[in-house]
Amino acid sequence: MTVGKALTIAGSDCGGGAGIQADLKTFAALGVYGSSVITSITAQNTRGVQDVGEVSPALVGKQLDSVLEDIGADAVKTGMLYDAGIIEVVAARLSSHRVPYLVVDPVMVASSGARLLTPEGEVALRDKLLPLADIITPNEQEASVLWGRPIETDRDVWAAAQALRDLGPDFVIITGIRRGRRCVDACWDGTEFYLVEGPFIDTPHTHGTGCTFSAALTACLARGASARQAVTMAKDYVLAGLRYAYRVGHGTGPLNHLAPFYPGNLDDPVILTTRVKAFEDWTDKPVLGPWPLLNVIIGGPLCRGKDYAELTRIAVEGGARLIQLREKDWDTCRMVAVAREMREVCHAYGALLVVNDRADVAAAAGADGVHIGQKDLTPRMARALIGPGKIIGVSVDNLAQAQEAVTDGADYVGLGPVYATTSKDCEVPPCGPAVVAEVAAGIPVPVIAIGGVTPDNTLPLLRAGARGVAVISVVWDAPEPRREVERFMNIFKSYSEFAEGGN
Ligand code: TZP
Ligand code: MG
Repeated sequence: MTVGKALTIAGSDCGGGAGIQADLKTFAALGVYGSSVITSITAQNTRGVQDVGEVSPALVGKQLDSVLEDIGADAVKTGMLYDAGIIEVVAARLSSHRVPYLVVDPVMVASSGARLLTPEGEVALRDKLLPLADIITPNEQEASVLWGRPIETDRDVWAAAQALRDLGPDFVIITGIRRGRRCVDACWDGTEFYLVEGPFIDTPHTHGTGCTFSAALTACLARGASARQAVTMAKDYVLAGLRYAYRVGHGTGPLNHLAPFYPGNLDDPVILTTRVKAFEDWTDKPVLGPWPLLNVIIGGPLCRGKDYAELTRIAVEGGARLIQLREKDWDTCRMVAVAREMREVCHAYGALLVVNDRADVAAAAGADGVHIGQKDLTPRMARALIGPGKIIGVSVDNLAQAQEAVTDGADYVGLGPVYATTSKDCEVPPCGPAVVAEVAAGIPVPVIAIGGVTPDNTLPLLRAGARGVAVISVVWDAPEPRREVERFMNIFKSYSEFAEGGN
């Protein structure tokens, strides 16, 4: 699999809350690979900056070559650059290596008042680096230094943004502007001014907020987000970090870079969104198929008392490629133990196992995913719990539900009941092949038809666009379940031959 790559060119904060350290934590949390070029070394903690030492411009240049000649970067950010010599080397190397995105966070003064950029550095930043930048992320104070005038009113914010854009960057974001109980970022992309709003989080632990915002923005760009999407996501990430900040040191502590991954906070929409988005473009998932697919569900009265690993073997030997464990009131420990055994059998035959309803059991048993209904955890919550590398199936009975499931991250939908069934008390009447056709045409993920399906009534479902069928009773009520599974395989074979011949 591939991963987005982000590079930070910044100063080291030995206290771990800002600079290189904050940037690398942010990159990791947002699902991109992070590399770093260190421009300076601060002796720093939550109380302030005790000393600053420079890294030679030549060594900064060599670090840049090392990273960009081998690993590369989909997006680069600069933070503390300290002086003109370093800025000149950085600007020259970035011009010759041509990175897709450059975010410049014009770090000048620490919140404690310590200067992090020399006066000559300020000139070099303006003349050499800003012309190369795609996005700059000054706070109000930095924006006013670069603009050369104090920012006092909303009009000043817009005027400063326009003036800064004239220095070279495509997109100017003046960050962290306090407006009563809100905290806004002012964005100017050359055609539209807009504010990205969020609550003001009342915490003393704000060390590293600026670095973290620009690093989050860079991470999102490295993953392919648009600048506009990246601003919102970066703001959510910083918000989560501030909301769940912890006490470190005796002064202004850092925000919490791993807040989205602390379990127990999924009812916070910001945590949920950030965590789910961090996984969004993950490609390394088990692959469903080949199509058409037989999904055999194991559980319920027809299976009870039998060895589920043995039933799994019968189904997968016959050709089923997706098995679902569906037991509504077993003890959790029993479900986990049985799911593990079923997983072993499935994987030995190249089949996949999903667990009905229980994301916790799926994760604990190393199953390939979870199958959830309309009354279970939402797909987004399930994704946040089981992670990116798993399959999520969602039961739906109409197109609107199917579309919502896809928006929320479903990898397939189970649509039904398609025919009359006694295996489940369904709240809606059977929908038939016509609705299968409507749903299959309306969503980009596979539709698996369920409810009263038999080998004899499968063909109309496949012709309507179902990529597979899910069954319980027709297999487990049969005198020879294996033969029943094989009958489905024969139907699939004749359908595939027919479909190929028809093309
Ligand atoms: N969801 C919709 S119908 C159904 C479920 C779980 C039951 C399908 O069982 P059968 O025996 O194949 O009709
Ligand atoms: Mg359910």
